[in-house]
Amino acid sequence: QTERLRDERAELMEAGLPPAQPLGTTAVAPVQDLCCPDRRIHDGQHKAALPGKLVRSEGDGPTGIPDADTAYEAAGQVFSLFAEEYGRNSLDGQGMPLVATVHHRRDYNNSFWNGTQMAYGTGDGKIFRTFLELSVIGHEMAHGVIQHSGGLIYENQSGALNESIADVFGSLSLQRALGQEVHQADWLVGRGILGPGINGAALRSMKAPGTAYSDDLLGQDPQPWHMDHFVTTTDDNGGVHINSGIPNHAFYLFCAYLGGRAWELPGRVWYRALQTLNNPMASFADWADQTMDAAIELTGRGSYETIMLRRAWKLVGIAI
Ligand code: ASN
Ligand code: ZN
Repeated sequence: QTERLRDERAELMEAGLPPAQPLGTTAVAPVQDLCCPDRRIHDGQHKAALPGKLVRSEGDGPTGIPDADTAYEAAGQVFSLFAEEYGRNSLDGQGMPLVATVHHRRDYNNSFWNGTQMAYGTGDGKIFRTFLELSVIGHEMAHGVIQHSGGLIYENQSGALNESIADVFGSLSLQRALGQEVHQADWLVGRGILGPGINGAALRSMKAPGTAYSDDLLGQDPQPWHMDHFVTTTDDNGGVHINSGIPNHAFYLFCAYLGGRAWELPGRVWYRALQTLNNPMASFADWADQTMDAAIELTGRGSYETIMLRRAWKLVGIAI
């Protein structure tokens, strides 16, 4: 044993030491380029198992499976929003692959982030016709960003904030891809995904929460836009998809006051607030404070933007 070690040492001595590294050029593990997503799209083949069959990897050409190709292109748009506008390298900030499954289960009326990947049902063709729409895809991917930014517990107010922030970056993904300014955008999440028998334009409206649909089967869109109409319920993890209307509308109002491109200053404020929050149990008021701190850092105390942000929160019933 010692003989073998002695031989190894002799071999190393003979080979010589590696050349000294000049200062400042110390070799480090290569950092994955911020430019480039690493997309991996799977076909769930209508089964429940995840991730399913890999059908398109980064750099591959189209598959001819429309849902898989939409998932691939949209994941690129969302990656580009976070990378180019906010300097974030993928969902975890470390270049993690963007894993998605289309055709998840049969007639499945939902899409989700499961902690490591996105999954999209096809809908049953009655209530939902698809989930492969950019604001929905951005919403699911934003759940990944939120998880890797300290997280927001998925119940009650912190859960509704989690939902709202997912809607914000979902909508911003779409607005940016379409090149739409605040007053050109429709501020709908999931436009066109409802089935032919459903009376509604979208899943949610940030401009007018509570008006996205009104239907015999689904009922009236339950979202409030003001704290006076905050819904106390044990359904839906304490109404996380309901009360998200309140912070959604505050974001919309902030953007509407400023005009221009919502993914720029307003998006940067929301992104910075998420990165600095450090409170997974945050209430709406905590979050409003955090957005104000972020706006002050980005635009200065007493700026027009901070005044409009305070006004937006006040209009939805949150004083900061
Ligand atoms: N599509 C839903 C969402 O992303 C799934 C869920 O209820 N978590 O919010
Ligand atoms: Zn969600």
